[in-house]
Amino acid sequence: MAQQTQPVCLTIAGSDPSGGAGLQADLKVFQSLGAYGMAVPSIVTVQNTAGVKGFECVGAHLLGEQLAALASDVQFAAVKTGALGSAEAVSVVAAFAARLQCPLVVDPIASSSSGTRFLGEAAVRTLVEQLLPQTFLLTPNAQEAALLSGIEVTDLAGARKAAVRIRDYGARNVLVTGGHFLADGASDMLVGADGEEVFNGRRIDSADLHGTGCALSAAIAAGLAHGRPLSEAVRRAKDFLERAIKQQLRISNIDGRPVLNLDPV
Ligand code: PXL
Repeated sequence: MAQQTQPVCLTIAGSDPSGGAGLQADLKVFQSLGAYGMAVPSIVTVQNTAGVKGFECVGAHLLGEQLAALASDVQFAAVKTGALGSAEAVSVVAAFAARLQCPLVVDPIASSSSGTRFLGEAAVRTLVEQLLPQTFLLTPNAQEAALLSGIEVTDLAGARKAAVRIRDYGARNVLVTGGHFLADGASDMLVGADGEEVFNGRRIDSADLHGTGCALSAAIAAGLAHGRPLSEAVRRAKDFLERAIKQQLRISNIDGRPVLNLDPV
């Protein structure tokens, strides 16, 4: 029997049965980037490539039991969170995170790209109060950064201001991802313990893709799990995503959205 040599990455995220986002995308990214993936569902969506039809939250008790079973078993090299769904779930994840000895990447997913709201007001408050202080890297998009900071984010200057405010709430590093929200294209703004950095990416025409945020934060988590410094982990994750977007796949028979190609490079 071979000894496992890959670092273990855990995702706590929503299930997207169509495999384009959520924990299914995270697992593909971990695998492609040489990490051993584990996944605990926090919400279960009803979804195909055309969009989210609905979702239910996994109960906080069941969520906690799944996390405890894994924590008693393996040493995580990195953990990431995605759509958590409820204030109770955020609390359970925060208690779990308090005992972690590895980087925690939090993707504060507020809604699906097709518009379904995953985090209510109470859950956002709990995330700020309980989870941000445990967070090594927060990866909000512009809308989420605005929601968490109360600062409008339409350009890099706004992203910087919002990131500084969110760092005041306790997150060690904040990467505001540009995507199609910022006028500056696919530039991402990192404000962190080691200073600020702007990551310029080429804007690729991919307006209706989903799962890009999930895959980016999973790729960063995998890089951190391999011991890479944050800046390098972000740069490599952006390169991985650029390829995944460029080589997007059409798999739908009903005019659904294309999906990311998350194969190994
Ligand atoms: O892309 C955001 C996202 C995250 N997590 C799950 C999702 C989606 C978007 O649909 O379904 C489970």
